[in-house]
Amino acid sequence: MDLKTILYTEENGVGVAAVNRPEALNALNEQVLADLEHLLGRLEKNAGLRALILTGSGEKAFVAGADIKEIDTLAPEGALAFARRGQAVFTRLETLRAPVIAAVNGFALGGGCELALACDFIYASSNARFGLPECTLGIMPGFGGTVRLSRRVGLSLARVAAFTGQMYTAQEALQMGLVNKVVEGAQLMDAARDIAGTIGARAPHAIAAIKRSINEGAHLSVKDAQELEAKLFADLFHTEDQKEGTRAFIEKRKPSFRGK
Ligand code: CO8
Repeated sequence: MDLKTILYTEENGVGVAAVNRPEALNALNEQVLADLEHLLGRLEKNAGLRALILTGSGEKAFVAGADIKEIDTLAPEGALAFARRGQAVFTRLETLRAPVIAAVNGFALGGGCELALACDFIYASSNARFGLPECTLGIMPGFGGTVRLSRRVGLSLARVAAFTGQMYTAQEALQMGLVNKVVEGAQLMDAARDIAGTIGARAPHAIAAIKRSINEGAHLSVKDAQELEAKLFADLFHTEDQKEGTRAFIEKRKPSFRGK
């Protein structure tokens, strides 16, 4: 894959994508967005992908935000286009069939925090720092941060984060419900691979349906969300893995899911 700012590897159905601009603490510029678009185009067609781990190169940053030097050059039309492009890329990440785990290994600020929020859940190293410092720059979150942070941690906590621009430690982010798990930096990728492997061993169609039901259901009424859940539940009865899963239980053996 011809990616200039992202390192991608894949093993046993688990992909690891690392934003790789260490000289700018992995800040998101147009090239990173283009590379993410390219990568997602490939991953959307990759039926063997069971989980994706998104991280940042080096030990200092996940992603320290959108590239402030690029933002500095924007006029209103360019700002609108940049925000819309970032939002579209993050939505593609959020709706990728396979679960996406953010492994946050340092600063996840501004657009970096928004990128982590577009993932299904977040594992963090103990030195991780989260925040939406856009207001300190005279701007605001533009890659879905006001939308996703408030849905993830509630309106009040999101307001304080975005109104102050303050940084939160990994432990504080854990308490807020922003982060699922905090581990020492050296163990972060192992912990992320471990949960990715557990998810990868489950039936892929079931995981994809659960992901859709949770994500799409969050924006629906309880009644409509349950209707979607029932439909997705029924769809799984077209799959071989459904038969394999229930039969394996009855036959007292481990299921062998083939993604069919
Ligand atoms: N953009 C560009 N370069 C950056 C960024 C960034 N976001 N963050 C760090 N860098 C660069 C620094 O300029 C520095 O480069 P150089 O060595 O050439 O001077 C290098 O990375 C290392 O950074 P520092 O020397 O600053 O490292 P420190 O350890 O002293 O500080 C911090 C680390 C605290 C993370 C600090 O770098 C910092 O505050 N960075 C900016 C964080 C920030 O404000 N992020 C939000 C950006 S705005 C945003 O994300 C908006 C998203 C929505 C956009 C909507 C479309 C318009």
